[in-house]
Amino acid sequence: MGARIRMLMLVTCLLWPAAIVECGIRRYKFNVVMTTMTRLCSSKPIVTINGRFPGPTIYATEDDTLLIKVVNHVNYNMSIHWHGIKQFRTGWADGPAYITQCPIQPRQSYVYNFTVSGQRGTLLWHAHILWLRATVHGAIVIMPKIGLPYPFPKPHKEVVVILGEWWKLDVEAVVDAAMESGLAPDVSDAYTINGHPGLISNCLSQGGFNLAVEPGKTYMLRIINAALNEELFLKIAGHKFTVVEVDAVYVKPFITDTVLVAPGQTTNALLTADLGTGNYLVAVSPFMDSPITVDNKTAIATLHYTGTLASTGTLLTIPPPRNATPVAAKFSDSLRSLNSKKFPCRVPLNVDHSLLFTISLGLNPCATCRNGFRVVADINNVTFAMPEISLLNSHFFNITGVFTDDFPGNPPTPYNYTGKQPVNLGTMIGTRVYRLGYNSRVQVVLQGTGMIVVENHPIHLHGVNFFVVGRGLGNFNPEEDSKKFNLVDPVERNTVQVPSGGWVAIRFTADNPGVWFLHCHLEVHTTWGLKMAFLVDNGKGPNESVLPPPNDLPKC
Ligand SMILES: *[C@@H]1O[C@H](CO)[C@@H](O)[C@H](O)[C@H]1NC(C)=O
Ligand SMILES: *[C@@H]1O[C@H](CO)[C@@H](O)[C@H](O)[C@H]1NC(C)=O
Ligand SMILES: *[C@@H]1O[C@H](CO)[C@@H](O)[C@H](O)[C@H]1NC(C)=O
Ligand SMILES: *[C@@H]1O[C@H](CO)[C@@H](O)[C@H](O)[C@H]1NC(C)=O
Ligand SMILES: *[C@@H]1O[C@H](CO)[C@@H](O)[C@H](O)[C@H]1NC(C)=O
Ligand SMILES: *[C@@H]1O[C@H](CO)[C@@H](O)[C@H](O)[C@H]1NC(C)=O
Ligand SMILES: *[C@@H]1O[C@H](CO)[C@@H](O)[C@H](O)[C@H]1NC(C)=O
Ligand SMILES: [Cu+2]
Repeated sequence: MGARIRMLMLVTCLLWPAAIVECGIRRYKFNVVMTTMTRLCSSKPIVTINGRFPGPTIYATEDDTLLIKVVNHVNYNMSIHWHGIKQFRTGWADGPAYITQCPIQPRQSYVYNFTVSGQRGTLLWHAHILWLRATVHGAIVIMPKIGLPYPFPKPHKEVVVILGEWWKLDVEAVVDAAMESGLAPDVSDAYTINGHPGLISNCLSQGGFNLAVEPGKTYMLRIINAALNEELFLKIAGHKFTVVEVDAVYVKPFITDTVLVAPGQTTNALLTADLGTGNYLVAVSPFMDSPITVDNKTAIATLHYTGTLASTGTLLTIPPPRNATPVAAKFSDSLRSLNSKKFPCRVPLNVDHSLLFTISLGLNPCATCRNGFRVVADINNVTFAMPEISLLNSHFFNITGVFTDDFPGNPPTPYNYTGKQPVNLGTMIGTRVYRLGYNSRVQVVLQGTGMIVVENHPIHLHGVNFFVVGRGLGNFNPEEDSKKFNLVDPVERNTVQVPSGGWVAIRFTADNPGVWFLHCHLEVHTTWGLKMAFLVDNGKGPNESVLPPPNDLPKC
């Protein structure tokens, strides 16, 4: 690094108010507390960070170290996941309870200590235990390092737009009731835009979220889906978006009137306020092309041009129907890596492990359940059983009996996955991981099935990003479909939708040692067991092994 750039960085971080004390280190304190939000038209307290819903935004510049002290003042166990942060060698700071850490118990605290490198853009943080992420979530904004500007014109302003999902009842009571009955939990009562539920019955929106714009200026919306169980469409009447980044990776810009974000995904979209005046409806509605019950409400907000008279009406827009598969497919197919000289696309051209994972629901016997069975979910017919100590702990300290490394790389009994289903809907239960050598190149075809019902599943991988090299309907055909893979500019991300009754193929390089969770980001499916983990062995080099755990790592 040149002396001038170093000097510039020093000056910049001295001027940066949040980091006056130590350059390159940013400290945050997260107090986990119970809070009553009158905005939600409910006197029921919710779990929040620092009394805020959505929670505070974490800002970082690429290469910063974050030290986030989480102090648990509530009676729930807590853990926080920095969704999409690669956590190179620092799996102890990743957050999923019982995968990389034991929970932070009531009255305990833990400092998440990690460095953000090799990525820039928008991500999110959220609770990764129980269903607490319903109200415990917020944005992560990573600014590019100095001297590396955005590959698009700098917007006039940047606005975080967090989409959420809200239950009138205590969300933990909703999931507890479902676990007891063995059936699906109640759907939510509303979607939220930056914490406002919009116009739902018995709840006047208390204003709703208002996006104020100046005529002629361009805004970058950092859109985050923090909902638990629904993919969401976002539309703004009369305006189009230019999508420039997803999951903190730049994409080739493309124009669309509808943005689709699955839970766990983020999208940066430019919006030019080129209509001069007026009020325009912002509509957020679910995408679910499967015959199951959803919360089919539309959350609304307003885009307001400054100077517009208060009496001016609002131009409306019609959101896509909930089963608008073509709208969703068009959005997904438009995503391409930027693949420029500065931001190359490093998709593995060859693979060492070629895996096929079926993504299914199932039914297991349950004597105490309402109908004598429990709805479960699985990958390759394995319903994941949560261990009692974390997998990473067990791996690092060679504690046996916690997991086995025999997760099947292929379906144990192949069948016509999207055709006629086996009559036996039962699954195996186990805490099994798939082991990968350091730096091995991996392809996983995530194959949806029709077990019980076909459904779209957003699958999230921790610890590394992957490239989405192909997707299609029906059963994956290795000979035909691999020929059509995009190995030039596939989109790079951390969460991808497996289409209803179809498949998606991803590739990644296992260059981060540790234990990395792979799971459906619909919380209902994760709860049912749609999860597994990859164990990536240490490499031989000095910087290729998991670092030792911090002293304050919570114990079980
Ligand atoms: C954070 O972790 C690094 C190692 O990755 C260590 O050197 C540093 O002391 C830690 N900081 C704190 C405050 O624990
Ligand atoms: C939403 O679902 C409810 C219950 O299933 C149904 O009565 C209502 O018509 C639906 N509304 C829309 C807009 O689809
Ligand atoms: C765990 O086992 C590995 C391989 O045998 C060894 O290298 C490592 O030092 C052991 N770790 C601990 C914490 O005992
Ligand atoms: C699988 O099922 C589909 C849909 O029923 C059918 O069209 C297809 O021929 C079946 N494939 C095989 C190999 O049986
Ligand atoms: C899944 O495992 C269960 C329990 O072993 C078995 O009964 C069932 O046939 C398996 N299903 C498939 C599709 O492999
Ligand atoms: C290991 O990492 C340290 C700190 O990032 C770096 O200074 C050193 O050069 C690296 N060593 C190797 C062999 O890559
Ligand atoms: C919190 O986590 C600890 C450690 O796993 C566990 O023993 C305890 O039962 C949990 N408490 C609650 C309230 O779930
Ligand atoms: Cu799912």
